[in-house]
Amino acid sequence: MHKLIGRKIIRHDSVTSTNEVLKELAIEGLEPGTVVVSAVQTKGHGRMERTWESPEGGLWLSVLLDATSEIELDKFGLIPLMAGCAVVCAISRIVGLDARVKWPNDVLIKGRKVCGILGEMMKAEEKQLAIIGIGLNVNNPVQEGYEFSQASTSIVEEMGDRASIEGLGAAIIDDLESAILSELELRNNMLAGGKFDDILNEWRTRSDTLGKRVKIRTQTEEIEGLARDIDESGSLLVERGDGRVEKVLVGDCEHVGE
Ligand code: BT5
Repeated sequence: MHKLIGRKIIRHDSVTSTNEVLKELAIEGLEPGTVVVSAVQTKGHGRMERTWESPEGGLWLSVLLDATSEIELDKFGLIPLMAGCAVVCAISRIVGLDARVKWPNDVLIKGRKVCGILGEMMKAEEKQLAIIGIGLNVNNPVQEGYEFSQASTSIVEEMGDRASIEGLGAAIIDDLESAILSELELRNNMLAGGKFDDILNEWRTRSDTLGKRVKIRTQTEEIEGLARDIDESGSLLVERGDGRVEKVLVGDCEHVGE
């Protein structure tokens, strides 16, 4: 049973974007923990208004959290991190695939992007709210590579022959959805209980980014170096060739080597 997250689930066949629908509903007042799921998104988006392809067969959902009571504002950067860990655990539990988190907001299987996460903040009636959007490729077609992105994959593609049993795709989506919501509930409770170190440590152990050479693009610069660690705000610590360590809170990350 979900105590908070998924107590109310609003389902649609098609919407523009589950994040946008949830934002509109939240302005009118909506219980934290409410989830919006849609079979298709016609205007799914990633960060910086990039397009997120969301045809039928994938899992496209958004969750509303009350950021005033549940998290401290400066811990907002931890939300995509904990959501990534929730997705990794759900994938392992339901289909037994080994997924990893990539800084800041992706989940990869064998280096390919299977899931993207979009954390957004909003205010409604003086309340600070957080919205977590999760897009997981399950049984939808994916392009070999999307513009500005690394190679992508889907759960069914990674399952190979195991997935060819008829009907498996639809059942997997339901099971993944409920596993993701219960894993999120666990981690949201950790956040609410101030267990920030536990969230950071879990992310570190599930990370595909730490220890790799990375190229980071921020609004203003490009930084290349070794991904050393994350700090308590969720920023990535990148060590440049000259030993200087840069702290990056927002940016795109490319893995360029071991
Ligand atoms: C993300 O952005 O990865 C966050 C994606 C969040 C999507 C969910 S779905 C439910 C909710 N409602 C929404 O409207 N959004 C959320 P970013 O890191 O900016 O990556 C976006 C890039 O990923 C695009 O520019 C493409 O290159 C690539 N891309 C687009 N669709 C993809 C897909 N289905 N699978 C893998 N990569 C994709």
